[in-house]
Amino acid sequence: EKKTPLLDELETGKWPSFVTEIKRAAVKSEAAGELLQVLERSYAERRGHWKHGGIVGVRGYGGGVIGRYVDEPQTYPHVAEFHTIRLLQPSGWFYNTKTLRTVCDIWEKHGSGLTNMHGSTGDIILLGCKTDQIQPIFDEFSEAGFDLGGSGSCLRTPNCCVGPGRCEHACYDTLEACYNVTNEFMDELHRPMWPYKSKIKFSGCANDCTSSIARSDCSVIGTWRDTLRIDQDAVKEYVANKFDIQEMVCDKCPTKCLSFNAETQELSVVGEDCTRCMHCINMMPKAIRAGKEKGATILIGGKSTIVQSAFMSWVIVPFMKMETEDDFEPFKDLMRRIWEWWDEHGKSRERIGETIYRLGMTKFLQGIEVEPVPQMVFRPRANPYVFWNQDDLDRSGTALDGSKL
Ligand code: SRM
Ligand code: SF4
Repeated sequence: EKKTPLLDELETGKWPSFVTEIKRAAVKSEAAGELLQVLERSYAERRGHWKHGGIVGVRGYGGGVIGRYVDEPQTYPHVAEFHTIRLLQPSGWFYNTKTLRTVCDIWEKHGSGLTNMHGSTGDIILLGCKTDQIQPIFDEFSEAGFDLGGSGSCLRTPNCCVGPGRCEHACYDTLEACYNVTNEFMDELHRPMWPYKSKIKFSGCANDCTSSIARSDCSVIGTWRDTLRIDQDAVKEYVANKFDIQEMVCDKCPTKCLSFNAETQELSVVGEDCTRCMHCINMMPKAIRAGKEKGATILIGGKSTIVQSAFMSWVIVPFMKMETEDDFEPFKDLMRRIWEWWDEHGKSRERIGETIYRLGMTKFLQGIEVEPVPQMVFRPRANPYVFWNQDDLDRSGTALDGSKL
């Protein structure tokens, strides 16, 4: 067994270590053993030893496998080809042990046995596949009910928060929405056809546990359009437990729409001023709940740093219902219009947010046939150059379908 003094340092903390896990895998897998050697050398030389080169994949698909080769195949023959396979994860990452064993058994038979559960986009990531094993492994996973995830200039694997599977804050069924939308756009997912990648993430509320606002071109964030529900008896319990409602909740409300009457011990809200940020609900979950008319806000343009720097997504549809399968249809139509516009106007390697940034929100909204509404304005309270006509103000608080927010 070869020594790995630098990697060993990464096992000394209190937390789990990927080095320990790769060492365990190395008992069975020569590829895992060589991976440790390549990594140790990279740490010593401060230089990576992996390279791209050549397109690898399965019949009929344009993505889902990322080609990865070591730069000295003669020194490290077992990781000479070390491709990554992305598999679509179940919504919310719910598995039973039988399914997990199936994944591991197929992967140990054909690959290195190393996984990354899960990649930060959401996929099941299988690390270290030889070129001649890609098709057989795909065939076996297909038989077992799995499919490849996204890579390249396509729709990347959509992802969602655990939503109603485990969380009381969910304003719509993120699991169902993610599953439904993923199935609808299989072609867009498997056949790269756009200027660059496109991501969708579903969060059940503004806590945004998928960080969709920063990590996805389209964020679908749960919200409600009526007013917060407050249980005054539960409010009194918080007071009895010495919780400072004024300081911890009212003073920190970004729109100052909450008032606490210390005498009557009642909490009240000015519904139309509430920006539905979740702060008060997070602080007093036993006393404050979202309204009853739930749905999602659709935002566009989040991304990482390449081309125009990092963007957070911004609102294009303040409220969309998301209760039934039929409610998903307007969202899917919207996505089709968005991608069509981007495909026509986007430059190579330009994310949708960057195309909008270059050409302007007005052109984008005209292109996708969405009416401007005040909620769309990027940081309205920070921009001194935004002026409203009375007509715009009169329309504020009105959803696209004409109903009151
Ligand atoms: Fe990523 C490129 C790995 C999630 C933004 N990313 C890459 C490349 C292709 C770069 C490379 O050649 O080394 C990596 C492929 C490694 C391989 O061999 O598999 C790579 N990205 C990953 C993964 C595997 C890291 C992980 O271990 O979790 C993640 C995908 C796993 C999965 O499918 O579940 C991964 N990448 C992300 C995310 C987070 C997310 O999706 O939520 C981002 C930020 C959000 C975004 O999309 O902007 C992200 N990756 C990038 C970028 C910058 C894109 C931009 O517009 O600025 C690149 C650069 C590029 O495409 O050339 C990139
Ligand atoms: Fe719960 Fe909201 Fe987080 Fe989803 S985003 S898990 S609904 S707190």
